[in-house]
Amino acid sequence: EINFFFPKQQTLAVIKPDALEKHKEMILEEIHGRGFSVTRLKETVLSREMAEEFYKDHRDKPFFSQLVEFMSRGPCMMLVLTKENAVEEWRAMMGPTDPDQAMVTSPNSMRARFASNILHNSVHGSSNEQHAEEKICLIFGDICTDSELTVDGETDT
Ligand code: RTP
Repeated sequence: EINFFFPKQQTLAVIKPDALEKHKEMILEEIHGRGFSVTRLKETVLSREMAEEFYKDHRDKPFFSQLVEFMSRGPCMMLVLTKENAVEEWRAMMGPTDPDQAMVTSPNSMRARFASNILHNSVHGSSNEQHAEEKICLIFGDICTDSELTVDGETDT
């Protein structure tokens, strides 16, 4: 099936430290099952500084220090997912931030099934294309060039 409406898009998905050990295989299976191409993948422990940079938009939130602590406490799996409408589709698969809400509105979502609470919520996904590009650069610095990031036709920034 050819999709004429959405150009290929990249998003950054992260399997957070709380989910990596128990749910990695299941999450990867579902990502592939939904037709995403995993174009980059690495497992890494974020330094405190990298976690702060990654979530810098939240630095004034009351949960920021807990969030940084959590994200740097063990290995994360970082994935670049490529597909038409990847940003929105991966966000939909993740479900709402709070698993209590996810269990009501989207019981099949990752967070409904794998998250323990609003902080330890199993997965991350970029919220828009600009964030995706920025975070892919931060995590996979070596592909941080215009030509590579626009390889799927996203040149309209
Ligand atoms: P993410 O950025 O990780 O994909 O998650 P999100 O958009 O659904 O949620 P966001 O509001 O951007 O929050 C980022 C992450 O901070 C933690 N959080 N803790 N304790 C709390 O009230 C709280 N709220 C958010 C979660 O790990 C959330 O994913």
